[in-house]
Amino acid sequence: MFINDVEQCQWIRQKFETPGVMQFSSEEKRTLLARLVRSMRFEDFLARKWSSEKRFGLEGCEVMIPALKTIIDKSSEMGIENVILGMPHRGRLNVLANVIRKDLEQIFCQFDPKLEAADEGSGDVKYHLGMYHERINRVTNRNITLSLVANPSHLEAVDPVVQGKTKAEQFYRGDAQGKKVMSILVHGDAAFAGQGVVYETFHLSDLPSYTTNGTVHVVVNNQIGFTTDPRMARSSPYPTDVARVVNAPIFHVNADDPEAVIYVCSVAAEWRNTFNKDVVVDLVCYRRRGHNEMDEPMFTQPLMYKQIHRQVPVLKKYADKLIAEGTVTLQEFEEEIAKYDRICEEAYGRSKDKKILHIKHWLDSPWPGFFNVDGEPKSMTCPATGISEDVLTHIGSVASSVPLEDFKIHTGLSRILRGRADMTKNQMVDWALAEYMAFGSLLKEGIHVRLSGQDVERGTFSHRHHVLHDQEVDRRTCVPMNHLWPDQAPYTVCNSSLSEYGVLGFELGYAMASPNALVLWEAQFGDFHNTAQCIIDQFISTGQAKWVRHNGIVLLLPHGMEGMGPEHSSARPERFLQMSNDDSDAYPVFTADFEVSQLYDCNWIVVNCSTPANYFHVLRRQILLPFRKPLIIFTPKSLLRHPEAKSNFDQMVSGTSFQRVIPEDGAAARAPEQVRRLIFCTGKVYYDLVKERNSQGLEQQVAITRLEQISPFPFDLIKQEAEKYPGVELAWCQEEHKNMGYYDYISPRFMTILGRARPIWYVGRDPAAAPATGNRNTHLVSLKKFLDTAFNLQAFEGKTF
Ligand SMILES: Cc1ncc(C[n+]2csc(CCOP(=O)(O)OP(=O)(O)O)c2C)c(N)n1
Ligand SMILES: [Mg+2]
Repeated sequence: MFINDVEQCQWIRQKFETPGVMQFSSEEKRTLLARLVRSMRFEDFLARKWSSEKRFGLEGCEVMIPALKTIIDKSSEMGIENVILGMPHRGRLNVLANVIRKDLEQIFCQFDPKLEAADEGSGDVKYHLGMYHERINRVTNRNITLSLVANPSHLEAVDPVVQGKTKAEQFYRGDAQGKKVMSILVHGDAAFAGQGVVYETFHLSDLPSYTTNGTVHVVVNNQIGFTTDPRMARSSPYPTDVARVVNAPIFHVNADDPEAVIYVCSVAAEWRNTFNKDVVVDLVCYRRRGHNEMDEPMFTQPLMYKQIHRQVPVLKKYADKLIAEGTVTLQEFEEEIAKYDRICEEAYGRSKDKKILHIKHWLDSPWPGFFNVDGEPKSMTCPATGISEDVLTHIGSVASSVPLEDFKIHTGLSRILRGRADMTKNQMVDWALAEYMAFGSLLKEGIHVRLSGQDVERGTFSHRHHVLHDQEVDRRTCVPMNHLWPDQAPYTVCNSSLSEYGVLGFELGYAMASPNALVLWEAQFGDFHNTAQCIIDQFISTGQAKWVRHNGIVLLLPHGMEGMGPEHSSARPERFLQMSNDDSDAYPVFTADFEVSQLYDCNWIVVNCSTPANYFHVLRRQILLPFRKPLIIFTPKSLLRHPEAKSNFDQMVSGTSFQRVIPEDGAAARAPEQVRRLIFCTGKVYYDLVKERNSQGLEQQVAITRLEQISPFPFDLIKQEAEKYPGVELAWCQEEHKNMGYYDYISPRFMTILGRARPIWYVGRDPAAAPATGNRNTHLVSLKKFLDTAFNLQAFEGKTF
């Protein structure tokens, strides 16, 4: 990296070029030796006890343990109280044991295949689990909280998650400069060079609402360090290429020289705490065994591994050095080894008495006070989400004003604000105002709200305008949402970098830190979420099942077929629904708490609201629920300005709540016996259907009912709706193509409700490869075609199902 700051260059020069800077007391050397003993003997112990188990040992880079401990000691000395770590497989168990200091017996339990899992969910392998531990740092005698964030196999995916959690912890502690909370990210050399999310994460470090004020990165670089023949070096492009893209200095150090390693690590920690910037420590080492312990590296790298096998382990080399110079005696060294081996043996003995495995002991972010002592929700009720008319009016008035004096906004914006004032006066809301009301009311209740994504401040569709810009003073801005009440919680709205994977991971991590915040990520258009698919698959959909941890992140995904082309149309509802875990075939028992227990059991909630009021309620419900689930919302584009897509205060005041289903309430509902067809739909197509029904004058014959919460499927309400119109033909109408959208999800669930006695006919676009056409005319023709079918009461006559 090119550093263009003279002060920083001088600082580095002084740290590395001053003669004799690397001086260690014998106490420090003995500590280093003891740490190397633990690092090496831990791996040896696992290898002896479980010779055929994968553990992704650290052999060849044992120095990583003293390296991480040095960074933590040094940071603790400079005032850091909370360190959040993210790391891949290599040496992870060793870090848990010797850096975080998780009870050894709990680690050893993970190797016992007979233990029964005590927690719900499917669990995860031992080298993915997270951890949280508060303890005294022995070197500084200060309290320190260490957590290791659970992660999937997908290398580097955890990086932005760690950063988001770190940012949130800093935010809640008012630690704007990162003086109390910091993160450390450990990387493999190949993953560091190859995975784009590494770069996305580094890039976030320079953005005000995303910076963690510097992170210390440690690379376990076991590819380029050692080779007998340059043609056989599986060297990745690292470090040269990555050095160009990461905006941080990289300190390379030989992992076989432990004193140099800990010196470099302490300099790195100091750099971070001095300049609040990222820094990379490159531990150049080798890997003594194969990728895992079952792997034979000689198959593919025979010469290199012959050479590696001749290498004297770093512990032996360092012990010999200290014995030769008289810092320790051979006997002391051997006693140190015997002492640690005994600790391992004793823990092993205790681990054999355990019968049950608790994944709950492996939580990286406990939420004190949120659950009861058994880790269960404090209640199982779905709270009412309506609020008083006064609060609605107050938020509406702030949303249509400029709270700062002498602040000149754009005339186009003045028009928008006047529109909001008129709506408030008339007790109406559109989408943007409903969102304002949801956020504002939660802020009033002490809930921090954070909205992040590309262009979210203004809104991709120029409808939100949460940040006002003075037209005459450069960079002068105002966020009216932060001027609602003097004692409100803070609102953060931030335009992200042009990243989905990194930013969604970041927000997920942010949401992890506390249950008392509404954290939302908005995609520019819903389909862009697929570049963050790894975060969705590996963390959001499955996180609770794997790591027993809840997360209430909200994804806002603009969705709708509007003739805008194959991209920008579909947020791919079918993919989220396919990953929803509610059983399509099990006829549910409709207990009194069916609605809330269904939410508790699901892996995430998927909604498509057709009214601003329902959007308002679902956002509030998200926080008022006594547990946390990810919430996926397909949000509108054209409906943002649709004259019919408005709600009245009546639908938002106290006593009202989120409607999972909005039943037909017009002429058809008043005389169900005259109805010939009941159409179920979700989202924007409802407005197309109503318009077409009006134009055909079929209000008495066709009922239209909206499914607002798609998953978990409201079996109870759908059953009620179907029973209200006995014997009527049922249809599902969607604007998405048949192999997309909702049909494959709703269809078996309808069959369950209907006892497979009646069909639910499909009305919508034909199957297709692309989610939408690029031709506007084709779009309109296909729309007309399926709307014709929806209201052709003979369309399904004589058809079998
Ligand atoms: C995104 C992703 N792609 C592929 C893999 C499969 N994989 C597991 S470990 C590994 C090699 C990692 O090399 P490196 O980052 O240098 O770490 P090391 O094992 O050498 O410590 C690969 C390719 C993975 N886990 N994640
Ligand atoms: Mg490697």
